[in-house]
Amino acid sequence: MRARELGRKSVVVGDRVGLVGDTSGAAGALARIVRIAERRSVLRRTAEDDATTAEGRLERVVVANADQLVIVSALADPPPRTGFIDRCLVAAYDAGIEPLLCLTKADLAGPEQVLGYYTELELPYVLVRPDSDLDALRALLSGRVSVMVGHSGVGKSTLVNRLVPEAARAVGVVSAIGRGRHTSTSAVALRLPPAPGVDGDPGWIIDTPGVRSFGLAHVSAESLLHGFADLVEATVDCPPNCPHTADAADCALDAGVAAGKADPRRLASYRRLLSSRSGEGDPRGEADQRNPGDPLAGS
Ligand SMILES: Nc1nc2c(ncn2[C@@H]2O[C@H](COP(=O)(O)OP(=O)(O)OP(=O)(O)O)[C@@H](O)[C@H]2O)c(=O)[nH]1
Ligand SMILES: [Mg+2]
Repeated sequence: MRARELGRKSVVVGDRVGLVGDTSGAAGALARIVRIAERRSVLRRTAEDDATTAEGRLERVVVANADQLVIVSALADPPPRTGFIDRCLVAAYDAGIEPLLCLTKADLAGPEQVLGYYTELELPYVLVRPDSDLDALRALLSGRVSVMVGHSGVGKSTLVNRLVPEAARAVGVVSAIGRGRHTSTSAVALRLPPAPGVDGDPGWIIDTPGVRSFGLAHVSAESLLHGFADLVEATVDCPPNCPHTADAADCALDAGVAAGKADPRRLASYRRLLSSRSGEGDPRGEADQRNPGDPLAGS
């Protein structure tokens, strides 16, 4: 039980708490959470991007104290969305959490397109298929608290069940239109079992419910750029306080792209985020209507 003075939404998955009462765990035992330790990291998302509306500002803490954000994206069914991955990278940077890209359903499609988009970032990644061995992933998870985020139906719970066989997380089906059905409804932290060849603490994995979007209203426009480390170099020639938007006079990003210093798709993604934060775009654009030429770009 939570002590009443802590408030309704005060404790989130990943929190380290102080307990008083009967901590035996026996049937009928009752203990109270009386204190929440200072958080090492806080992963947040907002319902929408727009900080000028009440709905946009509605902020949720996804988890506390995570060290690693495992961005789970299926290579097909549902198709990958680099716009969504880009948002997660911004959120990870903002929270001080290291990102890891986990590409599932590698038995259904190849990773070339997605990985090609991130070549400049040197983003760590793992590929998962139903029969793949998970040693590389286990090594990356060991000793840390990792939280998985991704759209519904990408295979988060399937993966958790493979990593933690006794987890018994319910697994859903993907509908004909390529969307999951929001099978998982709450976040759960699970202790990873000891793995052969991995010494020490195997770490923790947190499974979360699928999200439709990852709103970033809580991230300042300046901080958005940190999620796009491959664009930073091209901004050194920008005028002071350059907003980097498409209509900004003398923004050096356009010249940087023209000179081959940055990928035009990455610049387009960054600018989509900038404009959706100012309330111009549709942050939940699924197959992004403004990008008919790039089927992966949606968020
Ligand atoms: N072909 C293939 N199917 C997979 C793979 N991983 C998961 N699936 C299937 O994808 C469907 C959805 O998997 P879940 O694990 O429920 O997805 P989830 O990300 O937990 O979804 P939510 O809880 O709704 O967020 C299930 O039918 C799985 O069997 C994979 O690597 N290859
Ligand atoms: Mg699930």
